[in-house]
Amino acid sequence: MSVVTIAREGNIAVVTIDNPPVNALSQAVRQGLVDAVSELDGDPDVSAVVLVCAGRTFIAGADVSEFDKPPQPPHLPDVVSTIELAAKPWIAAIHGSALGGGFEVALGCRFCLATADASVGLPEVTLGIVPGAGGTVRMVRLADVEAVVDLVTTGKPVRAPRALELGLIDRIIEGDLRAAAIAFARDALSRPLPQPLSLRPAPTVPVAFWVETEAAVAKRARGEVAPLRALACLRRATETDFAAAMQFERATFLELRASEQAAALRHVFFAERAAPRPAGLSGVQALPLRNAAVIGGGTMGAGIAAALRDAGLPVILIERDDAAVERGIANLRDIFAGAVKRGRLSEAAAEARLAGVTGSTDYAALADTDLVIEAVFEELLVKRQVFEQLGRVCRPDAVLATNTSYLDPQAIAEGLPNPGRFIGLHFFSPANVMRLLEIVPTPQTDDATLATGFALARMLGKVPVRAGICEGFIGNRILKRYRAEAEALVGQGVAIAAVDAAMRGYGFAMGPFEAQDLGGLDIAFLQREGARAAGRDVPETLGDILVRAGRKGQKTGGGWYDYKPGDRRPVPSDEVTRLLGARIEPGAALDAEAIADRLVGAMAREGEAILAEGIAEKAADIDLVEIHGYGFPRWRGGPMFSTRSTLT
Ligand code: T1G
Repeated sequence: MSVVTIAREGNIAVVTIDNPPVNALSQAVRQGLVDAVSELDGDPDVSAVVLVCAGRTFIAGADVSEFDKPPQPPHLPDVVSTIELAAKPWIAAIHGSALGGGFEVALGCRFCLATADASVGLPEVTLGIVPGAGGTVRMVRLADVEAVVDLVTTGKPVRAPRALELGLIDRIIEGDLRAAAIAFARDALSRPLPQPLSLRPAPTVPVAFWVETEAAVAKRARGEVAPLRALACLRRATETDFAAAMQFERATFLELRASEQAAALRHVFFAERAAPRPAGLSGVQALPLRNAAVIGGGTMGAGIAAALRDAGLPVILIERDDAAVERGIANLRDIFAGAVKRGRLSEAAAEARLAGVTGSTDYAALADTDLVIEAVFEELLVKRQVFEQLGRVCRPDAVLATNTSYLDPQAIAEGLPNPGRFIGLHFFSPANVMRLLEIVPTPQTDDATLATGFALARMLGKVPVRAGICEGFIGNRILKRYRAEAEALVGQGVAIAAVDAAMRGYGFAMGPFEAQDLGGLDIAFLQREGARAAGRDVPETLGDILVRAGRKGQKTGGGWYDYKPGDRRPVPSDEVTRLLGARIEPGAALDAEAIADRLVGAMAREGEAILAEGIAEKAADIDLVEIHGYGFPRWRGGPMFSTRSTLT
């Protein structure tokens, strides 16, 4: 069955692409389109052509899975030009998403129609590349350059109403898209056709605009190359003729396509798509998720409840007394108010979110709840008491989950009737924002419960990663190793600020010491003290010395750095040098690259141990944990990917 077919509706031909799952522009699709142009140009009965796609979306771009192979003809720029300069006008009829090469094909058509819920965009920079089929060159000839710069250098698609506002599409279609496009085509033939974009002049843009924008894009990119290269393509498109600009864009595309950053971002792209559907659970039916409850309305509990509400689930919030219930509801109100302030929610939507939360102190309210997530204080006894009550009141098939980040889930579930329904669901703060969800089954957890954990992740738009049971699961275990290695560098005489600067240079938003000052040094300290009290031999760390001296981070005006009152900028501290002096033995000076290699190497080695112990199923899972839970720069691909050729 050909992936490109042609039907005729009177004098209008309808070309349909049917290449599941997302009509990517594989070689066969590209060839099919070129063949369609020559066939229809040669058909005297055809006056115009409507391009539609079967399935859930218009063309989602070039076939990313082809990127590791040499490009095959017909090359996409030629396909787009062939459509653009066809003897009969082509009209793109978009539903779902028209992204990357998909929108470039649409830009090659004389007209662009879309359903109201469709989205269009050029997300190539999210794959470490730039548009490679005229996206930068044609788009500046169609819409406001500032808006185009934002779209192309961020890679963020826009919905049809905004695309219409920007002039990127010609009309929004309600109802039957195919029929409306055919009618539109007939009508368009009665008027002069707009000029193909390649024949339109480029806008003149002041040099100052490019200089300013380059600085802003560079700041945001933090070492990522593609956004700046995309900007250079846009500038070239306004400063040279069409052919020269196309050549520049294509050369940039081919160069970046073969780059390490693009390989890393493709790795993450496919890992993210594989994560919600683990192979081991195919065919396992998840349990129904119609409602949920959260035990504990603190920062984590409220964040989890907000995430559940964002997915449309009614939520019961349980707390130990009325005052605590009030505080929990207030935390939720703040979360939704914050979303309104950031323009993510309307006032009405925020109210509706909150209205869907019922606060209670009565566990009996959970008698018919499908899923309960416990998020109370990180103490075994407290958590056990919660599950004792849940074991008494919940349905035997209700999924019972703990949000513990350090305790052994098996110990929490001890004595729970029907332990097959118990699972660890480790969210990251803020739980309604952070995309990572560590799913931690116990040996008793049954497949239906595990599948329900993954189904919940899909429902919440989270990136789920299955983790085995060990201290800190995957993420916090690697964090512990990362911090220990950072401290070892300080012990070797490397300046605290130099370590942080090296990791910011590597692409992190913050270095390990700045991040600890923000979160508080006392969290990890209390864990170590807990382990020491339990009789485990835990050596005194540099961080412990600081906490014992009252330095817990920003909240005490000082941790690894000093902070002026009301100022969050870290200041290197003489007090810290004095406190840690005895533990520092100056060693070889290390430059930023060596520091980053050392720390990322340590993370990857811990990752290797985690894989060897079966705590993680595959290296890509560890990369997803680090990227979506710990701020590892996405364009590096994660610690396992970025060290795949160096780790010995
Ligand atoms: N190529 C190959 N496979 C793709 C693909 C693509 N472009 N997009 C999606 N898939 C696969 C994906 O791996 C998954 O497979 C299945 O489709 C469903 O995807 C020259 C060079 C369109 C919004 O960056 O953003 O064009 O896991 O789970 O949530 O300038 O997919 O089922 O086996 O994501 O409904 C630019 C990427 C390419 C868009 C649908 N395009 N795709 O989301 O489904 S570069 C993109 C998406 C380019 C030109 C350049 C989303 C989606 P599997 P899914 P979804």
